[in-house]
Amino acid sequence: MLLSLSSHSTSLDLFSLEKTTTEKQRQEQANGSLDPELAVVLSSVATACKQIASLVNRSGISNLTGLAGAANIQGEDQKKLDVVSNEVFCNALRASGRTGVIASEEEDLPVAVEETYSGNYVVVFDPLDGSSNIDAGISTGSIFGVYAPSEECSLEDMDDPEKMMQNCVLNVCQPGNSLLAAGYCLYSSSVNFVITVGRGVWGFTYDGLVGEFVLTHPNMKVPDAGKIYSVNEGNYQRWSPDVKAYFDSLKNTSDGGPYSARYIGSLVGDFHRTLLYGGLYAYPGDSKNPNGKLRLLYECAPMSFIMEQAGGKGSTGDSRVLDMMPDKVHQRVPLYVGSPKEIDIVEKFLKK
Ligand code: AHM
Ligand code: MG
Repeated sequence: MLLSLSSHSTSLDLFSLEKTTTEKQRQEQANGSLDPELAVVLSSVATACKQIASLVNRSGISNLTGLAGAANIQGEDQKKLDVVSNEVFCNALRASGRTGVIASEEEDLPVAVEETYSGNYVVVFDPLDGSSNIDAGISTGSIFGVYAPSEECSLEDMDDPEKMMQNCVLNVCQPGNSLLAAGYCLYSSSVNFVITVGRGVWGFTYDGLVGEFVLTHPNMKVPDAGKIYSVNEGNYQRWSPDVKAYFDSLKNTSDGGPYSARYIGSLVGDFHRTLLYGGLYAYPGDSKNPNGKLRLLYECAPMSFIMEQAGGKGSTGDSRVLDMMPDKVHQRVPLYVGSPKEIDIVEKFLKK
């Protein structure tokens, strides 16, 4: 049993991630609302995150900085750590024995997992988001989402690989409102693991001394409003007049500004700050990339699910991210996510 020395301890502070998921599982099983196998999947994701945290931490001294020499399906140069982190995630999910299909930012197409005993969950993830920051020692993160078990993409269809692949893609392309669980791990001055299984948001901090995630942020709630905005303003000239008008308004004292600008360029870090301090994170569409940069399936939907569970909102600017039905695995959508009042204001500007 792990002991917290915090004077603000609640009884829940005494639980490690594993104990908490087991405890939640017990409570939720009593309500008949949580598949007991899900905790196994979450636990294996947490194990992958511990490994990635250690790789990120040591990258400069173990020759893991720099490019891997290949590009992913989206034409982005893969960093060595993108490739290694993807392997760590895939291996951990395989070893869980509960994952039937995985879809990753670093894989061209969804992958059917052979070593499934039960569960068959569909897991989508970005193993190392913001990896362009790695070589400068700046924050990065992993993002994941878990969808319902599926029989559709089964290895029995191996004789017809094309049909199997079509079914896998169909299975993976589910709207965020079907997510069973989502979370992220932030690799920064501390390593923070934040999850939701659809009933609130739980935040854990990695205690390297004992090698465990310890519950430090039970039942996280985003502030209703907040005066911090996070966006790559270098794209300003490519934005539509409405998007420009919205971000201009944040600098006007007559509109309640000025807001503070904070942009790491690492979604997990910028999101985590937004969750704790309020405000919003945005990656708007622009004239070069009408759907922005971020991917619906393994970036925008999981993060919007977490934000909604914390009392906030996730929007494309005119609709709820969780209601978007992906038509392809690496589909991009504009993202505005954060405090509910801030997202309401964005939507008003963009619906003008
Ligand atoms: P990646 O998945 O290739 O790392 O890209 C996603 C990252 C986000 O973490 C971050 O918010 C955004 O890209 C930054 O993009 P930009 O450099 O255009 O501001
Ligand atoms: Mg990413």
